[in-house]
Amino acid sequence: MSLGSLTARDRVGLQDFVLLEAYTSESAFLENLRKRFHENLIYTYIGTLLVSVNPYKELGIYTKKQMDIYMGVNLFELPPHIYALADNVYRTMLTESNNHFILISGESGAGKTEASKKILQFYAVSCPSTKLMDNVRDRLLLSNPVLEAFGNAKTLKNDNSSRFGKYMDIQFDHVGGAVGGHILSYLLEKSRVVHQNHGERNFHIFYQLVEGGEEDLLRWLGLQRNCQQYSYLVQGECAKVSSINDKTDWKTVRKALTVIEFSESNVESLFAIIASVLHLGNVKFIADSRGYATLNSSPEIHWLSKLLGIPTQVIQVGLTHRKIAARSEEVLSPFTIDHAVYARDALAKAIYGRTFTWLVNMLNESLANKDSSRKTVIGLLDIYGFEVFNVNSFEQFCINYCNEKLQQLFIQLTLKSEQEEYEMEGIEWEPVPYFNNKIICDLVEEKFKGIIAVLDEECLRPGEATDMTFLEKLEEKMAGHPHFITHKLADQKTRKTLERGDFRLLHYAGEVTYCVDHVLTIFHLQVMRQSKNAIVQLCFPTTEPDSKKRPETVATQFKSSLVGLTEILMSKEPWYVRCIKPNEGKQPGSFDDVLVRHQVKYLGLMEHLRVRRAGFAYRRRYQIFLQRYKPLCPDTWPNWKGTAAEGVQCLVKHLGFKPDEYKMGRTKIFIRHPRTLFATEDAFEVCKHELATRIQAKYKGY
Ligand code: AD9
Ligand code: MG
Repeated sequence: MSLGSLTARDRVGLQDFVLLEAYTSESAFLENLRKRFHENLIYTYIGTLLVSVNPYKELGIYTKKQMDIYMGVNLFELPPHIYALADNVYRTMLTESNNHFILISGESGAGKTEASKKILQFYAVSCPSTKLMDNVRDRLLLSNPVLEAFGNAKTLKNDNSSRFGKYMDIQFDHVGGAVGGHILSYLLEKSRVVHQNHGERNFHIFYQLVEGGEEDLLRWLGLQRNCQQYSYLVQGECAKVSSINDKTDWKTVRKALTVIEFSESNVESLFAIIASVLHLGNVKFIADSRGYATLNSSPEIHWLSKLLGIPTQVIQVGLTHRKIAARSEEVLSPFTIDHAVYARDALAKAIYGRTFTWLVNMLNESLANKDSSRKTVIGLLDIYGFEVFNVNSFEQFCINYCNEKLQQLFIQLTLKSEQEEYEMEGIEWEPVPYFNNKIICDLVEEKFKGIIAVLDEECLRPGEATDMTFLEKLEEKMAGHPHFITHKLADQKTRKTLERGDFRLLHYAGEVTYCVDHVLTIFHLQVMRQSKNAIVQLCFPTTEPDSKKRPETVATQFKSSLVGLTEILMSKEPWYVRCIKPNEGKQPGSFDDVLVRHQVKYLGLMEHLRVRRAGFAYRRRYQIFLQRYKPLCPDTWPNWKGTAAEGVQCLVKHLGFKPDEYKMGRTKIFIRHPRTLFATEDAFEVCKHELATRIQAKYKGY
């Protein structure tokens, strides 16, 4: 496609939103996005930011041939593509020897995980390789199916929804070969292990094992080949999903574990744990004459004992009693049935959660770069998008808080880097107004005052604190905050839609009402520490302190991990992929205006476009610009004798750039509009063609 052709541009829309005449109009933005979507053009730039709309169908645009086309080509020279972005990040890293990250965001089902996989595949094919590197490359690629099996699940929004946040560093040596990797995972949604909403599933691995596991293996694990047998797998009433083939996925995961060099004994221990969780879910209790829980599940206890290597007696007592410290001794206090069920589920979540952490650690060992020489990295951040359900619990609170933090980072980095660059290059610029969501981040995380601080305080008063005292404390501290509402604080109109036990936050992306459900923490640490299963022993080490010390709440742990993530990202150059979900029905060809408009709004795309437009869309170092375009001017071609800056000045004068279209910085030329650059690029193509014809004509006689 010729970039200079107007008719083509009319039909397929503009490939860069910066080119939009009515650039402040949301409708024009949507119109362009829709036009391109219906032409199967799912990618559009805003400068160097890539907007991607999920096509919900295979487009045939991820072939090896496509990868070859995009390798080593400037961003604006070809139609937008995720490969173009990946290639640009990679080449910038190599030429500037610095670290980068690609933040992929968007709501559930918008295509974040697919985008991150495409980027990884592109690097796997395009980077130089040696035998060692091939090894690393295979492991990097195969870590995905393993992580997805254990960390993804079918939800109402996405058949392969990531239920954890993932940050992956790919490490490159000085010639650009992939030499290692490292994965950080964030807040796995453990509650899914014991509870799934209607139409949703547990983590894929359970179904893969039951459906695909070899006969011998299932026999050894005491499992039947029937998901309906397991109470942790039937709650959502959709064990079978048409888009998922658990049997084939099982084979992929088994093969991946082998390539990643999990030992046979580790694999056995791993599946023993997965099977234990299923057995645990089937453990039933009946009330004794005093109303206390007793076990009614001898086969399950037998299998738990066998697979975890814990004596039956210990498991039986552990599942029906709590240990309490009375003076100098420990006494057993029996559970009621409700408590026993709650404790059983808490145990299942703890076992699964810790095993997932172990798995990530194992992958990291396998991906570790053995060579200590200097390397640069590209980080890929694929983190859960903003979530709003009918009932939003603590997990949504964390997910949405994470999105606030990332939005804050986006604001800081986009504006910060722009301002710094203009300042450094001595170019004047007027900052663009934007909504700063710092106020919401503070509301959640501020020391002593934020929601997390209040939660921590309440957790320090076991026995006294309840969901309601927590809410009252919040009301006391947050009253008057423009982004916080409860039933008590709300006006008459809102009150009707707000239950007494809820609080509502006005996030940057919209309102979310959270239900305060307290998380009791009963851990069967002492029981699990007796396990002979090698992975369980690592996950529940005997050196771990009991809960005597002030425990960190999950919210505080999450807050610290986000602070860590922000630090990692702040030290790197940012790139963005913003994913958009075109409809709620996972349907190809359907573009829901209202839904897309909302995402355009909260992804900050209009603000980003305004910043881009107010500033300069493209910038190039003088040397690079001159090198490429010097054939276009007789004074600069073939050799320019002066400085690169003078050469560029001479070149743009010859090309007729208008004075307000470009600015000369200290080391770079800044071009306001991509249109100018496209025109230059078109002229360059013509010139290349003419040169080639002339050369051909000249040598014809030879
Ligand atoms: V979640 O927050 O983890 O629930 P994601 O990660 O944003 O979500 P995902 O990448 O899993 O969404 O995409 C959802 C589904 O959309 C995929 O399983 C594909 O069926 C489909 N998809 C996404 N991107 C593409 C694409 N570029 N081409 C074709 C796609 N199909
Ligand atoms: Mg995902």
